[in-house]
Amino acid sequence: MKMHRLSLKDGQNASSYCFKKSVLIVLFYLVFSMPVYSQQLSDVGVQQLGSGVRTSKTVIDGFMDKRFGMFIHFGPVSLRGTEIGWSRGKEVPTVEYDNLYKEFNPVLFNADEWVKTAKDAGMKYLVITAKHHDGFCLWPTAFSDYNITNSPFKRDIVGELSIACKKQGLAFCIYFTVADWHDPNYTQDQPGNMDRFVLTMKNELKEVITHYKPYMLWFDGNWEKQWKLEHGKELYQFIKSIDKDVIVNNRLGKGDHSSFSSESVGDYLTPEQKVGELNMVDSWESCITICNQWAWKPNDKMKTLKECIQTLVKTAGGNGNLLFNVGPMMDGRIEARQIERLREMGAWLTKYGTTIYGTKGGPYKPNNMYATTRKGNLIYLHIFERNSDKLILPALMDAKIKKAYFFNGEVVSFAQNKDFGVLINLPKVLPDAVSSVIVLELDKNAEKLNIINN
Ligand code: JFZ
Repeated sequence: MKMHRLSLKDGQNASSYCFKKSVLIVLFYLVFSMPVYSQQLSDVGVQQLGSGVRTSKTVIDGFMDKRFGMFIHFGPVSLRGTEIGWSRGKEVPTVEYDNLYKEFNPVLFNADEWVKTAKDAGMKYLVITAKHHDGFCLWPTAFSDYNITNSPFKRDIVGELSIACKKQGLAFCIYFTVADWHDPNYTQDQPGNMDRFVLTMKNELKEVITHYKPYMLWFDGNWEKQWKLEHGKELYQFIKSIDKDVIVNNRLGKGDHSSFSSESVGDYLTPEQKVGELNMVDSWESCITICNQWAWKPNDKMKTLKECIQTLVKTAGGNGNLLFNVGPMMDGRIEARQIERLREMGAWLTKYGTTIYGTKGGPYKPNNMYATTRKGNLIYLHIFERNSDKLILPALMDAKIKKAYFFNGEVVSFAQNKDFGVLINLPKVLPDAVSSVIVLELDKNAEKLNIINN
């Protein structure tokens, strides 16, 4: 079988069509909507784009209100239980890795079940690795033969998930790396042809955007030196010319994942395997695994419920989203113990969801004792540990607490003073073993308070 047959003709047609389309779009915005767009500019991450189209603040705000999503790393590598992409040519010899797709047959894959697992966990969006660094495509792309139709499974995993998400009300998103360690056009040790590679990427992106209408594209692989800032800028505008509302993470440009710089392209930050720093200006989403490996690993160490919930609460407390990862098994099912852990998170969220979704982080910076979120006149104080019979917080300089009560309504006694801060008396046993919530009712809008250093 010939791998990576590139449809240059289609590509050329697509790019001239897109060129015409982008000229029209640019004209349209120049004539009609410059004032609207300049009011809606979102983040510094797209400062590189000058006057180009960028995701509106309204769309990004809607994304940040979701707070919790499911990341899924899946592909033929699940047959070996090693890490996706990274184990190619290491734990699994390259030729063996590149032929795994011939045996890839996850017959128990059920998109509705994956999406239900995410929904029951309280997750509001889902991101599937449509294409990881190993280059295998989980959808029947016309632009590479190294795709799911040439596996015994044949079914369109990306398409089935997009339909299931739509049905169950989750936002469907696509992970798509800019690194492809399989495509001969991708420059690595051997000289490739990055222009041809970028053309393939554009064809594939246009295909997934038009077929599956993703809410967000989660790029990756931007640290590779053959990927240039110019590529990122070009692709951002290309994506926006197809659908101006698709959200794009910051791994399309260059530079650090956790902060914006002059090299960034993308709408939001992506700290990895750690909770991001509190940030009220730049949008961010931490991606963190439920076990240790991104792809499925037999007997991988799973996080406790307490770790899972506190990770989510600290993320919301820092004003970010949590993209929580599972790696389904080679037969297509998510491990039962992981489904159970996610269900427990969902049960916690059924009770405490109003303290997480649609809230803002702060005003206190999250730490190992507590984290706070806020909405309207309320601060939700999440307490992780009870080390003493009282909890002392720095003073709320510009506001007064009128009332304090546990989430179940039980009144909490407290004292406040500009010099000593806020003193909260804790009962002998906190009501919730993983994270107990005390509601602080203020005399003014908590969302307007400045961040308090603790
Ligand atoms: C990246 C991927 O490589 C990883 O497989 C996973 O998809 C994650 C969400 O994103 O993580 C990285 C990024 C950079 C390095 C390692 C893992 N690195 O530079 O060594």
